[in-house]
Amino acid sequence: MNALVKYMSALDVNSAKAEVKRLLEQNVHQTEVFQMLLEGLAEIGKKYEAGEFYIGDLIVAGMLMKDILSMEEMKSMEKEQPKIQGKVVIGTVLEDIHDIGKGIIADMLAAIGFEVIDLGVDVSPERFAEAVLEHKPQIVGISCVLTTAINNIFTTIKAIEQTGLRHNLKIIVGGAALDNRYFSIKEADAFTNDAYEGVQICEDWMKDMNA
Ligand code: B12
Repeated sequence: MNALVKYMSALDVNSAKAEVKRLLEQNVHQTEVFQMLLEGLAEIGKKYEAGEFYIGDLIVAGMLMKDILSMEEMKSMEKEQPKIQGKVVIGTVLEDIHDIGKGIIADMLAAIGFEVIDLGVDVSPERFAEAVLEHKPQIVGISCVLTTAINNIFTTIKAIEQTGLRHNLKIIVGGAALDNRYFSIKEADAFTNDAYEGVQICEDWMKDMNA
């Protein structure tokens, strides 16, 4: 197992941060480091499932991931990109409080020039609908990590439809709960559990809308 994955899965905060610094200094690309961090989280998830780790460990894992993503060394690698005009309303669905992945895509969209309105976690369908009416975004992003919260994606999309503005915007759904091997969300315009792909889709939509 690679050193960073090992430190992450052992929740060894100091060694994990030192290893991230070392890898970036050696010009390992940020996306590769990011993949290792995700692998580390997957290992933590396995330990949790096996009863080796408890909820407290998941909390530490979440804090560790956020801590690393906010390191100057991780941020300074964001490249200057042409600004895109567009507004995105994003949030994690009702009954789900996971926000690391949502935070990543929100930061990535902001970095390429989107105005991002982040509604936070455990966001009710009504709150999404209110935000659509208030901000009139071109894109709505819905994050869902818990499989038990998947139904709330559909109620959220229904609530957005009831604003009468559905035809004016695109809906992208993301998060670990979504796996296109098992199902699709026809009510959304796109879904992915990969933030990079998500950003690409949003960029393409904006190009089409501005064409
Ligand atoms: C950290 C963590 C927590 C932290 C969350 C901290 C936080 N601030 O987010 C805390 C401790 C709060 C937590 C709580 C719980 N958790 Co938890 N948690 C995790 C853990 C370890 C990592 C999740 C994570 O952040 N992954 C990394 C991010 C980057 O991945 P991601 O969210 O998928 O995001 C990526 C993409 O999906 C995409 N993306 C995400 N959102 C969006 C949105 C859009 C629009 C787009 C385009 C893309 C996109 O971009 C990201 C980068 O590519 C996972 C294990 C795992 N390996 O996933 C369990 C896990 C998700 N949790 C789990 C469970 C069961 C729980 C609890 C129910 C435990 C409990 N008994 O209380 C509670 C749920 C509370 C609730 N109501 O939500 C299960 C879920 C099982 C399932 N089938 O749904 C997992 C899989 C662990 C396990 N193996 O059992 N958890």
